[in-house]
Amino acid sequence: MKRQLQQSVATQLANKRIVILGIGITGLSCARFLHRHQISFAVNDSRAMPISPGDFKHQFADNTLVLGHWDQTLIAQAEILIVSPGINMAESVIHAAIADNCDVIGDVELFCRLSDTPILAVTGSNGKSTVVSMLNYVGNSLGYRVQLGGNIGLPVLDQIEQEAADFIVLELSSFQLETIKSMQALAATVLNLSDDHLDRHKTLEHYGAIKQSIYKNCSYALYNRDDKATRPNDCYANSQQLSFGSEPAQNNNFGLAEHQGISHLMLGEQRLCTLAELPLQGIHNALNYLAVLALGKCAGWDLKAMLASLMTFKGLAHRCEVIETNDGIRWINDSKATNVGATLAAIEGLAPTLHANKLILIAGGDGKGADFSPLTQALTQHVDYLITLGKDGRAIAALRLLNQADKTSHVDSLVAAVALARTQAKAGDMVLLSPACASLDMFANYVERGVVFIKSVLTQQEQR
Ligand code: UMA
Ligand code: ADP
Repeated sequence: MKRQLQQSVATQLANKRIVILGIGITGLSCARFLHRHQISFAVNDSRAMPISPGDFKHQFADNTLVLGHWDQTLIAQAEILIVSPGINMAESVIHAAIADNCDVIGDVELFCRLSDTPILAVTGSNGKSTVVSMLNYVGNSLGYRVQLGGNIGLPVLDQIEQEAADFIVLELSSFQLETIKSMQALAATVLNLSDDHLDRHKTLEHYGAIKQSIYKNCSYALYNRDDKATRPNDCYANSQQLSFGSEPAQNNNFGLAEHQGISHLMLGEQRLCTLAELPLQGIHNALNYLAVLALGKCAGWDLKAMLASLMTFKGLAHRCEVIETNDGIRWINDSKATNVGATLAAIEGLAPTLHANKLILIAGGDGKGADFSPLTQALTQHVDYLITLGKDGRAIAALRLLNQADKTSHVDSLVAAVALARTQAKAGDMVLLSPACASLDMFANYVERGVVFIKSVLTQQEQR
């Protein structure tokens, strides 16, 4: 395999003028990969100091590094431009500089050109990391050699030379899909679609079309029956289609159904297990389980063994994560809810567990151009007290101001939000951080936001 890889690299990349745009996680992995194969390249990053020039030289010897601006001449000379996902190619300076015959790709596209490991590809507005982590966990526990890569933070080119894998599970963002051309996934899915990244993609239609491109040339296309926008468009109708959804399913499709008043995961008419047996709760997680089972089935994995393995998978941090406290309040950290769809899923998934207790929601941050109005009904119906913060917090607060203004407050920091929530909550109540927004206006990322939340909760508890 290694020899084959070296030959492919040499054929496709040697003696080409290669420019990497961006030197974050992705750009660095591309640079490491090319350097390992003695292929020269240049790097251009528009920020002033994403890497120290000394460190770069130490790692990558004589390869060129240009920082602080987009170097239009360098970009214009590129025969292959490897673009990091966070860089918007529509940006006029970059767009105008790219030569007509330049091959514009991302790291995942390069991976697809060089590897023949069967791919299980997952995209969607929400649930990607949960689904790919479960798939990776299940596949490995069934004895397959499964690798995990992509948007989850594991760049694919770091894995290509590791021991041969039976499958690679890829989490793909819309940003990554924009530069993928030749992927032929064994199975691909769009889990769901709701407003996200509209600051870059402009319309939901455009964002949805990019997500749909995951189905191009896949063998099995898995879609969500609850969400029309995930159903493969006519231009992707060549693959075999299967589906999952929250209603009963037929034939080889996955669904949910009640039996003697108890909800079950189903494959067609076959009852697989009850929802209550599964560790992750909420309808959104039931759908995630179905997606995992369906993708695993496409890979030929045994259904019974997959179910047994799923029973022992613990949820990921910062996704509806319960914070252990002794004040009787249910503090929930859902910092990864960076869009409206995720917050809706959290409120609707957790509300049935409240009984007569109150729900206090902390939300707000950078809304990335989203329309918050789909939250209105959930806010009115289920949220007893709303605390907002951040750049777009007031836009969320505005959804309630007509009739619930006295139960809505805007604060300056997450620490203040926790303090206010504590004055509103009694034992049995729930305080949910589920921002419906990105964190970048106030924090380095959603992880830092989640950590600050957990620390504030624990500190204010110690102080009582
Ligand atoms: N840069 C510029 N100019 C710009 C923007 C960025 O020069 O206008 C440079 C930055 O200075 C930096 C580099 O580009 O040096 C960063 O590149 P990047 O933004 O593509 O980020 P990476 O560090 O390469 O991480 C990317 C993904 N980030 C984004 O898509 C924004 C990571 O997803 C992913 O884990 C990683 O590749 C490995 O595949 C993060 C993410 O936020 C978690 N994804 C979004 C999401 O999940 O909603 C899509
Ligand atoms: P992604 O990688 O797509 O951001 P994650 O698994 O990290 O997805 O979850 C992000 C947020 O979305 C969390 O708040 C989580 O509770 C919520 N979530 C998880 N699965 C779903 C789903 N199927 N539908 C809606 N929201 C979901």
